[in-house]
Amino acid sequence: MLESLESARYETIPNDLEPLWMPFTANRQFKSAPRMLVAAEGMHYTTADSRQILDATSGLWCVNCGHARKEITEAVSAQVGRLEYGPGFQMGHPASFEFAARLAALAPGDLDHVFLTNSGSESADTALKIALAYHNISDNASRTRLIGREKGYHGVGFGGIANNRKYFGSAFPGVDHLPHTHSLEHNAFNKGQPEWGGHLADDLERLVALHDASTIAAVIVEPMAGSAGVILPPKGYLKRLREICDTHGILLIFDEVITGFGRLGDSFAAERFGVLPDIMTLAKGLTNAAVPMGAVLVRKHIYDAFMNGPDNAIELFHGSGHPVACAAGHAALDIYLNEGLFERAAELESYWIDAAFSLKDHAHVIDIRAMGLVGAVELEPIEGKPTARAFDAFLKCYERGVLIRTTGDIIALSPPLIVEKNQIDQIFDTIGGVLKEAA
Ligand code: PXG
Repeated sequence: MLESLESARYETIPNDLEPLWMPFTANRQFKSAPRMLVAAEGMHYTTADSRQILDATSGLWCVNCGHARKEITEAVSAQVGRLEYGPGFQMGHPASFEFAARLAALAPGDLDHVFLTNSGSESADTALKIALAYHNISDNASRTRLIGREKGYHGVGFGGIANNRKYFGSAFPGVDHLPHTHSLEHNAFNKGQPEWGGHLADDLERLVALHDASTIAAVIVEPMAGSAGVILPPKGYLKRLREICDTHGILLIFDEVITGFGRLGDSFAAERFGVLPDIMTLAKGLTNAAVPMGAVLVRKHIYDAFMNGPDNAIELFHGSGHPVACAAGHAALDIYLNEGLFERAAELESYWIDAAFSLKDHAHVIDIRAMGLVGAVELEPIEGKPTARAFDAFLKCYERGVLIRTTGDIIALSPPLIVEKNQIDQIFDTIGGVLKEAA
């Protein structure tokens, strides 16, 4: 009896969908034809009507080890039984220290101190707060301006996105933005990093001239813009940003919430592109999304700057590091390293890129971008109905057993790093079939 009640709660479509205000979803559209996921394993989701759906999105850029990994399940349940929570105020627990040490060892350069949070959004906000506080305690209190980049996404907090700016824009004074680097005119169907666009980093010099370096605290960018539709950094772009930040004493923050943990065929984008930020944000793949957690890695000089006051002063009134999330993080890291998943993404890269480019000649495909195990197929919007073409493809792929993600009229793909070649074929064959039919 209890068991059937349990399964009814978790495995069937509820009678009343109304009370839940769904996140990131067109509520009325969804509730009229719900797509309900009830289980997952490996590369697949199971739907409420018992269909298997191949996951070409790693959930939402996060389940990089594949679903329901036994090692993570066991580590999480053991930790819930051992220590389900410990206060972060003036207390610690071993798993967080060891996890920080492992992350610091994995991260490039002297990104060797780790601040734990509960999400990617919180990591972005924390990184920006740390940047502001760092300048404040370094006798540079006039450095309060934050520079982002158009089309950037740093979560639901004050990192913001276009929709956040539209509704809550006046809550973020003193920010400015670099131009985005997406150009169909110059870079369409370019394989790998775009040749054109490195010079767009020079716009930071313009912002420095406009606002003066003494007012600018930090620049935050995603090394590869994810939710904007997989916009790869043009050659030389990130290196140039680094140089300009160095010249003017501006901190460079890489938001690696999506690129972290193997997505680009290396541990982090900073490694793949050979550019070291001052601060790096992580989340998603950090725990394989089994338990939400984020992290902010900072270089040694930043941490050291905070350790100068009285010994009994709390340096940063902020943060987390939930024991159960740390257990998930340890287990995910074990899987990444034991199974060589970052290397696997690198090995599969050329197969992945070729498979993506097999869609090049389909009607309405106006660009393809791919690297590591991430890719995008950009579709020509239907006149007067932006997003409709891609959303239709999303629904049809779902009907045919493949979960893709669409953003605007861009299909964004980021399968778990355990994906097999025949599954890569299935992903692109399914999308190709749907595009052909819709043409
Ligand atoms: N930074 C980046 C680069 C992200 O992509 C966040 C921060 C915020 O992370 P949390 O854990 O607070 O969600 C993100 C989140 C999409 C999509 O459709 C992407 C995200 C979230 C929801 C939807 O691409 N990324």
